[in-house]
Amino acid sequence: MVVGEARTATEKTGISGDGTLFTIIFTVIDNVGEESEITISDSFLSNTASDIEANFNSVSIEMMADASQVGDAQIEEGTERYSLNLTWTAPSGGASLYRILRMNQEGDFEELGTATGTTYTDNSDIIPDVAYTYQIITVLGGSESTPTTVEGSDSRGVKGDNNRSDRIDGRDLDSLAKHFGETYSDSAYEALIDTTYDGNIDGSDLIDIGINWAATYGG
Ligand SMILES: [Ca+2]
Ligand SMILES: [Ca+2]
Repeated sequence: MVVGEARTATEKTGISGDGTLFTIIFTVIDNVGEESEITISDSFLSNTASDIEANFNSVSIEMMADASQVGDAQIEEGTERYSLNLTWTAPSGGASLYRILRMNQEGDFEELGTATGTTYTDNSDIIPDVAYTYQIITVLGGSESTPTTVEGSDSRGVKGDNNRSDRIDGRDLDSLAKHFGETYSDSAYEALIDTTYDGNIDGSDLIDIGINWAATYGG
């Protein structure tokens, strides 16, 4: 861009004659019709010896489109046992990435991780027959969508089998006894023993063992 016959927009001050040369404002309309303004302003240092060159710094344009919710969120058992696989479709406005959150034992959503594609596998301490609630949030630039909620469970195992041996026996009772009374905030809390997924290792988890005593899975 060449500007001829430029005059300072602001009154010259002092003896240097430095000042603002001009300001350019671009209005950018993104793919969903939202407008963003980009303002470029450049000052110059006076130079009595020759023409003045205005050197703009590089300008990056960030679209301010709002992130939209994902579509068709589904959940199914993962390929491996003790895993759940989430899938969804990308919103038409696109996504930089997706945040995946799971409701924890205290009812709060905690981020498990992020995905750049439209699938996520959760294999973090999945307990058979616990209904897990997930949120998928689209992130686009600095914008986040309303969460999309999806719920699912893994049926491959026996509830109360807190050592994943595929059999409910004294060993499960043993591990329960060792951690009895611990709560979610305790550092020694073992998620797999809290088979009721309520943040307390207590009599309710003992009931899971009692109900399924001597039960086996598979083989
Ligand atoms: Ca067991
Ligand atoms: Ca419990």
